[in-house]
Amino acid sequence: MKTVSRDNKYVLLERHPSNPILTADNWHQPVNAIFNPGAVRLRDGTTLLLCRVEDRRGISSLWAARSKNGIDNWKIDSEPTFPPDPKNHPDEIWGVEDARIVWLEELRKYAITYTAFSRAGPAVALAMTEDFTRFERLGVMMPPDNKDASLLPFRFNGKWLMIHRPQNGLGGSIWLAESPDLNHWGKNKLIMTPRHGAWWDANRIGLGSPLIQTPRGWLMLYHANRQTGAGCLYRIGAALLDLENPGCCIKRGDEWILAPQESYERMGDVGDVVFSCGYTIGDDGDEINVYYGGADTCIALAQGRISKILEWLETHGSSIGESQAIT
Ligand code: BMA
Repeated sequence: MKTVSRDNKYVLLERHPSNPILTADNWHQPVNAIFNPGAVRLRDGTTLLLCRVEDRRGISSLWAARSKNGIDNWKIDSEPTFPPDPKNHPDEIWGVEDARIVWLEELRKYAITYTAFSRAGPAVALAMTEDFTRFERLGVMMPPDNKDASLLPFRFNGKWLMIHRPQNGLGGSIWLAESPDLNHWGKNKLIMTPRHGAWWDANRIGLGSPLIQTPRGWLMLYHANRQTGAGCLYRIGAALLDLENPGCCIKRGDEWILAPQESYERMGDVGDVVFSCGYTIGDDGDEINVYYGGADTCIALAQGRISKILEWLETHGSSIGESQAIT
């Protein structure tokens, strides 16, 4: 894996030459855009992406696409895998978006956190599945405005943990909630706020893909948006949360690690957006395949090494710590 780009810059995530790997053209039905997939590697090694598919009304559903190598020959479900169900869940009236998938070994189920787009705004909802065919909805866990949520894969001191992103007086900030039963959430704790001013992560930040467990801590890929005279820029950065106490950020990367650059990231329904909700990890436990939406229009893949991102955080990261969550 190269770590230096054409222009001699340090590259932690290298774009796949086949990008974009999935677009609306891969769908048999007329759809508007495919983006921001949750990702998981199934037991037989197949990569499953739970893609956000926006139809031509503007309403999103989640569709599974499966591939042996995670790059091409995608087999796409013929119907929406997880369509909104506004009759039984009125909070899904304007669609379901941006799935993050985590395997819960204790329950032997995948937990899917997603945005339920309700009349009151975006809310965090949770569903469980064993096979991506049948789903059990647990309902809205965090009321609007809240999104960018993911569970941690096991309990900490008997409690489940969920990262989420309420919109409040600090802008969009990253928080951690705990629950005894996956239904009742509380004891909220602020992990990270936008950095304000000129920073690349000045305006709103939120979890990207689910946390990645490493010996040094939980690696968090997060997105940040910065408002400019020309609109909004969405980039991806990295931070490290304490292994035992994920509510505490121990390193926050100073620079972004992936920013809109290629035409499929710069041009589309929402230009200048790279936005990731999922990754898979290779057999060596170090290679990371980051799946992301480009310009809210297509799906792309960037590959890197977890060890390199951790090394980079050592030299390009500031220590934050519990007392300095607000920057
Ligand atoms: C965020 C989410 C993402 C989207 C991004 C850029 O608020 O809605 O789904 O990719 O904006 O439009």
